[in-house]
Parts: sequence; structure tokens; C-alpha cells
Amino acid sequence: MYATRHLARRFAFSQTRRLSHVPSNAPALKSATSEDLAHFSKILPQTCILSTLPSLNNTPSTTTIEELAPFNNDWMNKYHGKSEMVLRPRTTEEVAQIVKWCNEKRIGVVPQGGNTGLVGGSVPTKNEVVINLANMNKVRSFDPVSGILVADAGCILESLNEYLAPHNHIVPLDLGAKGSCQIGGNVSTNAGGLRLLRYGSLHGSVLGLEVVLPDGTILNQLSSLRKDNTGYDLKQLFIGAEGTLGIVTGVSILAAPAPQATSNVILALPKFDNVLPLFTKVKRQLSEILSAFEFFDREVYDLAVKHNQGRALNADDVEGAECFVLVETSGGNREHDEAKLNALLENLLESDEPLINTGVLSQNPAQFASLWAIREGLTEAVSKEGKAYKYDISIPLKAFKEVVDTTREHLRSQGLLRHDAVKNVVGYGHVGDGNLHLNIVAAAYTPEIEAALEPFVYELVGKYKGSVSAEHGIGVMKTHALHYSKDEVNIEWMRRIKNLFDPHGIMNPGKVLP
Ligand code: FAD
Ligand code: 2HG
Ligand code: ZN
Repeated sequence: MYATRHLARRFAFSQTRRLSHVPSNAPALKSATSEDLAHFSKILPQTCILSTLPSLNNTPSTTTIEELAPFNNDWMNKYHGKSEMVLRPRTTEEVAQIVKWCNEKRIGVVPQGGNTGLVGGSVPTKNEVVINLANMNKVRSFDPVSGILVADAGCILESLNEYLAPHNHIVPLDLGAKGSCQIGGNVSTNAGGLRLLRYGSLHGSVLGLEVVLPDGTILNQLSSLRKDNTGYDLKQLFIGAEGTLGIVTGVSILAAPAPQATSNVILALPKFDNVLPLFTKVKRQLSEILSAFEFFDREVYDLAVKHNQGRALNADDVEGAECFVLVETSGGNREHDEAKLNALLENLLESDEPLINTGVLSQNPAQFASLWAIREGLTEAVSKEGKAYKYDISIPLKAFKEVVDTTREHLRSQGLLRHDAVKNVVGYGHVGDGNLHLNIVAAAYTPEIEAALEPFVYELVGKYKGSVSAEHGIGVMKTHALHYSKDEVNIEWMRRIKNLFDPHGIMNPGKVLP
């Protein structure tokens, strides 16, 4: 029992070298017309087409602008497109035919998955055609011996996990948006999520992809091989390409064996400075059973409580806490894993200068889920509080707090830290991956706040030689900030690759590249 020292054994509810610039010979893109609509009606049934355009014989459409709104506006309601047409193909061949036509007609297309992206990549910037993958939602095959899963790109992450559960496997990726995001979207953003520490990045676990290229060619790389060293690994280019090089229609991924025993604990820390020594200690003591080490500061925890994300911890357990860490273990033997976790907690509490004030350990699956709900609910809590400016950055762990505090002070010095402008400056993220989510919660998105934040935040990241996008991508939000993390040579070669695959620039225009 840890009750002796605050830790509740119970669950407490309570560059340099310049390359000549490759000129893009892409002419201006065109908008889809009624003629295009008539063509798409030959490829897809009407149930798979949403368009406000009139038909060729001028019959007005019955589709309203409101019906297109969920496809034109992003999850944060920050980025707004004006597409007049959403196509929802059911097969790879249908995607290929649509894309081929768009390429010939020079019509811009936006590949769209669950539209949970946080950088404006999944919605049009103008009136491009949205190609939404939701109707491609079938598992193609699963081999329980190798663990290799092959699925349509539109399969929802959570549904894939439900499919795998009876086979004792899981997708090696988990994130708060799992109920809506699609595996094709995950691959296209190279999503990181809550257990990257354990399962590594999708660059490792994705074994193959099927991609419709901008000219309509189907690139079949849907390999089910663990090892394949036959030249250039083209699939890697599409992982994290954010739909700028082609449309991912199928994914082959190495599922992980479902852990036989899992546990989690939220630790309350008196000061941020303890996070790093705690991480070192936790890694050493839990070693192979450590599966997540997630950080959130007090201010964002309070927002989670305010907006009912998960059940609040007891007042005693949060008193004096400057920040929190959620530690998860996943292993194969409950007795062994619990013994390890208990030894760690005892050690943490018995030291002369404890790194933690207290901790709340889950005792059953419902409590386990409830502790995770606090962490997973932070994004939702922030969006319920106001309009979030999200900076998803890689910086040295020791700088997490400094970056949050410096940004807050900067906004204060600009007179913007007030109820009707910036309400909160909070930090949370994946300590194990060096990834901080700096969120500035405002009453509204305004040019004044944006001007105060940018390039200020990016310069701060540059100072630490960090990355302006650890996991959410560049989208439309950060094209102008790419150079803080990539030098000119890198950007130029990215541009060359883009031009090679997509010489007419139809694929997700305005995204990723400046
Ligand atoms: P979308 O948002 O639809 O698209 C994202 C990008 O991928 C766009 O550029 C789009 O054009 C492209 N794209 C989508 N599908 C395809 C396709 N089939 N082929 C080609 N391009 C495609 N992200 C993380 O990395 N880690 C997290 O922990 C995390 N947590 C989140 C929690 C919440 C509550 C929310 C709202 C978002 C979170 N995200 C997180 C961001 C987002 O969920 C991920 O980026 C996710 O991978 C996007 O998947 P999606 O299917 O919604 O893609
Ligand atoms: C997370 O880690 C997601 O919860 C979302 O990546 C981060 O809300 C954010 O800024
Ligand atoms: Zn994250």
C-alpha cells in the first residue's frame, strides 16, 4: 500500500549550399465544372457524389453548402475551403479514374481521411475536389501468424483495433482521434501518437502501400514482407507526404501482439524539473514493459477537469502539483509487471527527495481507461475552452517548460494575456519522443495573436535546433515555417520530388511546400 506517502493505491476519482530553384511549370488549376460532374457520375453512383454544381442540362443540385461543410472545414474550425464537390470512391480503380481525369483537366484534388488533422492539410484552400476515402473501409487480409494486416486506407483506426482484438493483435499506433481518423490519414501524416515510445514510427511498421499517383497510375507496393531490400523504398516517400504525392488507397502494416497485461498510473510532480530525472528512472526500472510516458502541465489538467475530460483526480492528489506524467506499462505477465511497477513506485516515494508528490494507480480496466481519458481528452478540453493555436514541436526535453513559460511571458508583454484575447498557454505531449504540444488558447483566431506568435515560436524552436512539426505535419499552417527545420537543399529536393510525381501540381495544392 502506498497510502502512507500520498500515493493512493486505490483509484482516486477524485545550409548552406544553394541549388538552383526548379521552376514549377504547373499552370493555374481549374475548378470542377458540370461537365466534370457528368464524367464523375459515370464512374461513381450518385450516393458517392456530393456537389452543389448544377447538372449539364442546368438542373440545380439538391446538395446544399451545409452538406459540404464537414468536408470544407477542419476539426478546429480554423481552416475553411470552398469545394463544390466531394467524391467518395469505393475502390482503388475508382480513385484512379477520378485522379486521371483531374490530372488531364488540371483540377486540384484534396485527399481526405477522417479530417482530424490539426494543420489544415485535409481541407481545400480554394475549391479543389475533395476525394474522401471513407467508403474504402474493408480489411483485405490478416495473417495471425506474421501479424501482417492489409487494409483499405479508409478504415478507421479504432475499427481496425476492434477487428484485430479477437486475434490478440493491435495496430501499433494509438491516438485520441482513433474513433475518426483513418489508417490512410495516419500513414499520410506519419502520425506519432501515444505509444510511439513502444512501437516506433510508421516508417518502421508500415510494410507496404498502394498509392494512386497524380496521373492515375496505381503504384502497387502492398508488400507483406518483413524484409525487402530491392532498391529504393518508394513507400517511405508517401509516409508523411500529407497527400501531396498521391492518394494512399491500401496499407500493409505489421500489427503488434496485444499485451497480456497493462497498467497505468498518473504521477503528480511538485515541479517540472523532476520530469527528466523521473523519465530516466522510469525507463531504467520498467525497461521493456514501459509503453507510454506522457506529460501534461497543471494548467491543461485544470482545463480537462473543467470540461469533463476523464474523471478528476482527488483534490489531495493534485494539491501542489505543477505537472503530471502518465506512465503506462504493457507486458506479458501481470504478476511480473505489477511487481516491477510497484517496486518503481516504492522507490519513488521512499527516496529522500521524492520526485513525485503522489500518484494514482489504476486497479481495473475501467480505471485504466479513465486515467487515459484525462490525457486523451486534453485536445478536446482545449478546443472547448477556446480557439487553439497549436505548435507541435520537437525540442530538448529540458526546454519543455521554458518554451511554454517564455511564450506566455511574450504574450503578456504584448498585452495579449487577457480574457478576451489569450486565455491560456499550456503544454502537454510525448516526453518519450521529445514532442511538446504548445497550445495557446484564445477567445478567437485573430491576426494580432498570430502575429505575436509567429515567427516568435518558430524562432524559439530554431534556437533549440528543434522541429516545427514533430507529428502533425506541415499542412497549410506551416509551409512558411518549413525553413526553420529544413535547409534550402532539403526543401529544393522535396520540391523536385513533388514535381516528379505531380508535374501539374494537382495533388493537395498549397500544402507542405512553401
Ligand atoms: P485527415 O485529417 O483527413 O488528413 C490529414 C492529411 O493526410 C491531409 O493532408 C490529407 O490530405 C492527407 N490524407 C488523408 N488521407 C489520405 C490518403 N488516403 N492518401 C493521401 N493523403 C491522405 N496526431 C498525431 O500524430 N498524434 C496524436 O496523438 C494525435 N492526436 C490527436 C487527437 C485529436 C483529438 C485530434 C483531433 C487529432 C489528433 N492528431 C494526432 C492529429 C490527426 O488525428 C492525425 O494527423 C491523423 O493521422 C489524421 O488522420 P485523418 O484520417 O483524420 O486524416
Ligand atoms: C496529442 O498528443 C495530439 O494529444 C494533439 O497530438 C495535440 O492538441 C494537441 O495540440
Ligand atoms: Zn501528440
